[in-house]
Amino acid sequence: MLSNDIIQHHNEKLQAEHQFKLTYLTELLDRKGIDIQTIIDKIKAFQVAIPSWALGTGGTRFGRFPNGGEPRNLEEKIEDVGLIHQLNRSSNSISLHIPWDIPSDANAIKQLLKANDLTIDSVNSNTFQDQKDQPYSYKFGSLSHSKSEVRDLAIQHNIQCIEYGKMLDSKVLTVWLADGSNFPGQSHLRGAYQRTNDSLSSIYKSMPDDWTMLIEYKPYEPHFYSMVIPDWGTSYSLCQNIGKNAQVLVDLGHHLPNTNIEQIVGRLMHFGRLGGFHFNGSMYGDDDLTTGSIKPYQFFLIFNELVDGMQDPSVKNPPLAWMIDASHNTKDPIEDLLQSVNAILTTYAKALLVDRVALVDAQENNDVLRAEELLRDTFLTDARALVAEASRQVGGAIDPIAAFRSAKIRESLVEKRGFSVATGL
Ligand code: LRH
Ligand code: MN
Repeated sequence: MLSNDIIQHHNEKLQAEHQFKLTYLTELLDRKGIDIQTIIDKIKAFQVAIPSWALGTGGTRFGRFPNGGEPRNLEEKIEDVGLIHQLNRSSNSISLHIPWDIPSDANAIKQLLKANDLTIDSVNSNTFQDQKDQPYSYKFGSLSHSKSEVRDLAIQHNIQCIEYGKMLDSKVLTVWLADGSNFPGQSHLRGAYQRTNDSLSSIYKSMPDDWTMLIEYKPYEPHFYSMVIPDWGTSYSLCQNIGKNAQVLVDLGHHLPNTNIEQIVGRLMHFGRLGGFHFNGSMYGDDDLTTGSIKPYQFFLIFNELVDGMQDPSVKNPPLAWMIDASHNTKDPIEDLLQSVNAILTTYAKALLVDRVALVDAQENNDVLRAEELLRDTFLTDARALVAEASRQVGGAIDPIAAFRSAKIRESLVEKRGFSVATGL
């Protein structure tokens, strides 16, 4: 944990500049009839879960270049997320990945979580890698495998993930399947779907009634001809078949180029089956880059759909799971996560500033340019001071990354942990 006076001292140094920006924004929004504190309170309530598997330096098949001080176990991963939350007061939970994060002592882990003001949001199953001494391989699939003994093994793994989740007070199981094929004819495409549907149903039946199953889709990788759950429609159909507590998980990087993701988000909310997000940035595919770093306007349009749905009483969609899923190949993992959370909160803040009455009026009257300009004007509004103020008001840093750097935290982590490499991708 960071001593609080470090954050206090940091905020004192930045206060004058911050107040100047905040005063301007307060005036600007006041003229639009927007009360700035209402927006700030909504930002405070918006918490983003940090992935346990992204606290180390990520890599690709071509290489991985760790820069040291990475968490060596679940306890140190919780400490790092605790640090992130202390700095931005907007990251109060951690997503776990099993078996990378099997708790050695669940009670000790729960105490450590409490000490760091954290909870576990979701447990992610992993049937995309074979574990040592595993009786059957997932090379040709897991929940969709042609052999029932392999499907049963994968079903048992997911049920075991639910048990670990229960130990740590989580209520969400996230299922992403690498299952698919690389060549035409290799897999019976309808059969693979039905076997997956039946396997997920078995897992769902083992889930407590107050749990949620998030089903994540992905169009390709690690298979390059077909994936059993390639798109939102497949995930949505499985959710409908399996049960009311099954929801679609939208990983922003899991879309083919030029996909209108904001329309998918709007559709799933309309159907009441949008479960949550894996936020990241992507240029081409599942690049897992910093959130909002490549297509900030599309990211804004996604939040515009989200806020529109969240403010519409006729939309019956469950509370959403806000999670990051990224891989930091060239940036410091903690700095990258702080940058991602800031981009998510800033974009959410902008979407809250959209004049929805004027927008609907322009849409109803087919005033195309006015409708577009209402969104563009809000997107071009610098809302960062709102996020900084939300953090400051609850004891966080005005500029979490600057505070992380000026406190030389990475240096002290390298000193303490050496050139350790974290589990993860
Ligand atoms: C698959 C994925 C999935 C995780 C993994 C770490 O690409 O997005 O969410 O299990 O990354
Ligand atoms: Mn993901």
